[in-house]
Amino acid sequence: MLDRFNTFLDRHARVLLTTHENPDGDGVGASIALAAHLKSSGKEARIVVTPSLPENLRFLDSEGWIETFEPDGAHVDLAAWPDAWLLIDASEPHRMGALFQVYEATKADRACLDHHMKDTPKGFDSEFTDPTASASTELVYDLVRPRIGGDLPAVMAQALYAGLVSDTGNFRHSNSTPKIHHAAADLIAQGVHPARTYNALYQTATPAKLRLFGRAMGGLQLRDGGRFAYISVTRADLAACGATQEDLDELVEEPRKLKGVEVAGLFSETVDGRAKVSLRSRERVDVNAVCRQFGGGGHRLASGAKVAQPLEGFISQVEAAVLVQIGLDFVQVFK
Ligand SMILES: [Mn+2]
Repeated sequence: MLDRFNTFLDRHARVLLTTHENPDGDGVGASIALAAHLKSSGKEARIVVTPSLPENLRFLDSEGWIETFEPDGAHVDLAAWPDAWLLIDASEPHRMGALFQVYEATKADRACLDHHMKDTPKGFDSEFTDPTASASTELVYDLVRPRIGGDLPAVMAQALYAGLVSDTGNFRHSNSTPKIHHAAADLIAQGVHPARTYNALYQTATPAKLRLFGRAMGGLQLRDGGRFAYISVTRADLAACGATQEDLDELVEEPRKLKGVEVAGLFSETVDGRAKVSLRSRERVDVNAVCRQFGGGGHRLASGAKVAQPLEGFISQVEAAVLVQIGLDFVQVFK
């Protein structure tokens, strides 16, 4: 797959790199590392993100390469610029958010580079996907490392390492393979600082976020003898703490810390008043099967859904579905 991808890159001179909207450390890290590689190969590369580059990822952009999408400003003619448009860390064109309209208008060759479990991607001229990879940065690492004999550029090493950290939950999740650890070791040997990376990515809470966590944890709910634990946050809770939707990031990890919990849940209200759930499974329970019942999805161990209905009724529906799923998956384990 990577040989095909390399041939694809060889055929193009002006490559536009984009990732899913609300970019994460893996999408941004893979974009920056690939941009460094393309630029050093004599190509032009640009990175455009939407709606913005998250504050905690800014340290990765030490070269100032990342552009925030401005449809009516700097990017009015963006469709005409690239001869290749690459979507990184997603394999569904709509996931690029506001950039999708430009994507539809471009005459560039359009491709995706991704590691998510999906059917064959649609809406691309070429697709480069490997669901066995733990991160998009792993794919970029595998592409560039054999082609750069000695030292990696610092910006590239830092971006790759941050991406691996992001998508493995700081090397805690089940995708923390031996291969990922070897790559991380190589990047640390190249001068990447693990503690500084962790601090920059994660130790960034505001007082409002911590107050929100406290308020949410005060309402912790336990079901099925503690196998399902969840919290819920309304727009009024956010307002009372001076917190924003972004402050909900990682909050679902808190009930997951409970001993004996199988499924952790975070219910919240979106800005437009819809109800949202994020579910995390320890190991056995397929939360993707639950979220699909509500029009959502994700992975077996991490999934979510959004519906246009009041939060309270949604909570009881999801709760019932989770308890059924816990029962089903336990039966399978002990059969
Ligand atoms: Mn990823």
